[in-house]
Amino acid sequence: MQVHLEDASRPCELMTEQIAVEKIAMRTVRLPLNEPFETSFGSIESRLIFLVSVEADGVTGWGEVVAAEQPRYSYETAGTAWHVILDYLAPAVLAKPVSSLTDLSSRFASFRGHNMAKAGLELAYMDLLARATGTSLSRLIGGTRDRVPVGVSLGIQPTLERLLDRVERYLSLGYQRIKLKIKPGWDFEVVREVRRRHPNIMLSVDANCAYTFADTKKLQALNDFNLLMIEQPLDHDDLIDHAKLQSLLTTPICLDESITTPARARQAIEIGSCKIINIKIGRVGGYSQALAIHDLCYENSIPVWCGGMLESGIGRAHNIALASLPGFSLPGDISASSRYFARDLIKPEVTVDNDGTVEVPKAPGLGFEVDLDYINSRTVSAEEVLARS
Ligand code: OSB
Ligand code: MG
Repeated sequence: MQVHLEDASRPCELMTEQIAVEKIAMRTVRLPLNEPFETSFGSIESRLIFLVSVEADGVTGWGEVVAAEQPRYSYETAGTAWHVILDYLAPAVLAKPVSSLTDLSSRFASFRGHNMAKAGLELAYMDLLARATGTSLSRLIGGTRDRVPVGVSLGIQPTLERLLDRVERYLSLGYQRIKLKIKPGWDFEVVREVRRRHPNIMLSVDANCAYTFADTKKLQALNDFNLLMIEQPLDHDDLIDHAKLQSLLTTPICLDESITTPARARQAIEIGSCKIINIKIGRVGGYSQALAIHDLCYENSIPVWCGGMLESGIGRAHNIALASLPGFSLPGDISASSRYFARDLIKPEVTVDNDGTVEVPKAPGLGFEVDLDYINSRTVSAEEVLARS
């Protein structure tokens, strides 16, 4: 390799490796959750983890497709992503050697949408590229942090007492920011009580689209609680009502669901739909798009943070790498493996220090060992696509 990594702020953009992917493997793995996770769009008790790996020259790279089983957070599901990877994306990857992340993402560009499916393959490719070049993922994409600050996302609970207990628990573990899922009927009083007990913590709320512009007064009532942000109050693809709402709120709006492409991020910034953006690699279609949104926000002084999708350790490790970029100035939804799972798919598990940070690995690739025995023991379905030789 001719490139000196020390010279490159984002080495992956200068690499010229030709990677001839020989095999793409997809599988789903069911992991029980420690406790149900409830949002304004529903509750789940286990997570169907969708793993995708790519192999070349004896090296395997791992990615995760974060689509859920039901089309609620987004229209994608594990089923649609399986179909789209198998029938469209995998053939595009296997057709000829991949020369760069840009090459890979340009092969996906003519397929509309299906960002989580695309992201799964971009993650696997980047892990492979990182391993093949002996680089950590963070280094490969231009990460600048050794540790990343993290917060926890707390689902809607059966009772307020239970929520207050969870808030205490995660604060005592060091998490730097508490995010409360809200919906009509589980909002004002809940936030007021958490804020009353914890006047100085970093506190935010996430509505997952549960309100409309007609609820402006209700949302204005949250102004008094000094929230760090209110995440995605309105419709999943709206920018315009969010801009109107933002002009009527003192609480910063953070967009999650609405930001699906770099162009949407630019438009949101231009018309003032939000003051903060949550970047999820899956929602935006992979590293290529996540890096573009990061750079755009950095240039426009819009803080970003890394969102989560109840990932296994594999997706979580990619999130840690992403969150090491300079623009990720707010705590991410990157919790310890043990916050969701009794046992994770990687070794060691992700842990959160009592200062509320997670270490960014320096070892090549993801920086964690993939626990194939455990993955095999929990696999629900598997399928491989081979390059024609
Ligand atoms: O809106 O951020 C969200 C989980 C699933 C779907 C959407 C969201 C979430 C979370 C969990 O808030 C974040 C995490 O992985 O810890
Ligand atoms: Mg969200």
